[in-house]
Amino acid sequence: MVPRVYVPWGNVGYVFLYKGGIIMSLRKELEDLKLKVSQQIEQAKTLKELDDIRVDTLGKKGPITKVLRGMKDLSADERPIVGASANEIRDALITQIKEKKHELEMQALNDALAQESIDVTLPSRRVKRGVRHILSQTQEEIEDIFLSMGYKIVEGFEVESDHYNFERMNLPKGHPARDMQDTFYISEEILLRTHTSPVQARVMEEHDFSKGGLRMISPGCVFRRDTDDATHSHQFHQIEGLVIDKGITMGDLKGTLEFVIKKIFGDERQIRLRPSFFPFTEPSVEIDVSCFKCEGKGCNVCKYTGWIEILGAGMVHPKVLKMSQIDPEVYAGFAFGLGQERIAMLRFGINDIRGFYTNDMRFSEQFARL
Ligand code: 2U9
Repeated sequence: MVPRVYVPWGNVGYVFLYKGGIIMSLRKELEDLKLKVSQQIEQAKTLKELDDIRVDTLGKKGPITKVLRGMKDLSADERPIVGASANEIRDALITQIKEKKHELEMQALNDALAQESIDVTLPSRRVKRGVRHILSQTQEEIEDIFLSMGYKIVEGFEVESDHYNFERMNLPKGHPARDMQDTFYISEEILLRTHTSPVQARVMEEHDFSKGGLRMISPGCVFRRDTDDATHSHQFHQIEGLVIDKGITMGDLKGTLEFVIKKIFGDERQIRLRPSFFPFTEPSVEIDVSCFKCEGKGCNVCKYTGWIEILGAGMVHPKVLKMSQIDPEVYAGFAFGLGQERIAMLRFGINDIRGFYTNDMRFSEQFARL
């Protein structure tokens, strides 16, 4: 009988071969299959492609399985030869698929790692450091000077009463500073403070003088109705100070403020006092510093006078003391006030006050501390 062998791969169809030739032919077919599948495995680009090859070749409907199933049609001495050959090829393909799978997995891993990897030799992105606003820097610097002399710092309310802002500062009704044109009124009695003096008036009346004198500064924002231009702003920042104790004199005022001015503008500076007038101090003075740009020779900063006006001061008016229940026969005090913007403008050559408030980073960045 001529054995009929179904060769299920390729388009071979039914192959009629004589005994002996069948084995040779089957082996050849299997070898060809191995070669073809082996090439496909080698060329597989993805794990999915590889798995499709595995299923197509070794799966239930694959050619190898079919050969192994078809062995029942072979004779007993042909079967082990064909079986061994088919098994050998199947094992070789399984091994190759395993190796390829490992290779593709490693490749996928390496690709993912390459995408995620960080080149530590790259220069870092520049971190932009924030800069303290120059007014904050100015305020803190001046605060530190007064803290070193044992002063306390008190911040009060920006919305104040007419009473503490004006009345208690010896600015009675009818005073021009109380005019609607000069002050932001919220109601007849409530306003935006025009100076930080009401903070001092409030502290002064609460202070327990049996425990010693009072030394304080009050920094903060104040408001005045004004048309903004290069030198005027409807809001600006002051630092006012107050010292009250037994035996305080103009000598204390001068010595203290000379020390502070030298700390701000340099030890080589000189000061001079000119008579002035403020309703809340008597006598009152204006204090100038010798020009730090031209050393007194005359320049555009000092307007060719050699001197720059820096602050106002005076001995606290007896009426102001009395209004806070302090006996002017026992106690005396001096007070002073300075504008923070003015100090910063002079020190850094800023010629437009609006630069402080318009949030232009190019303005602020100039004052980065090194
Ligand atoms: C109390 C008593 C007296 C505060 C003072 C000045 C002089 C002064 C100006 C400086 C520039 C305001 O910012 S500015 O425009 N201030 O000249 N201020 S004496 O006197 C006080 C304060 C509180 C109880």
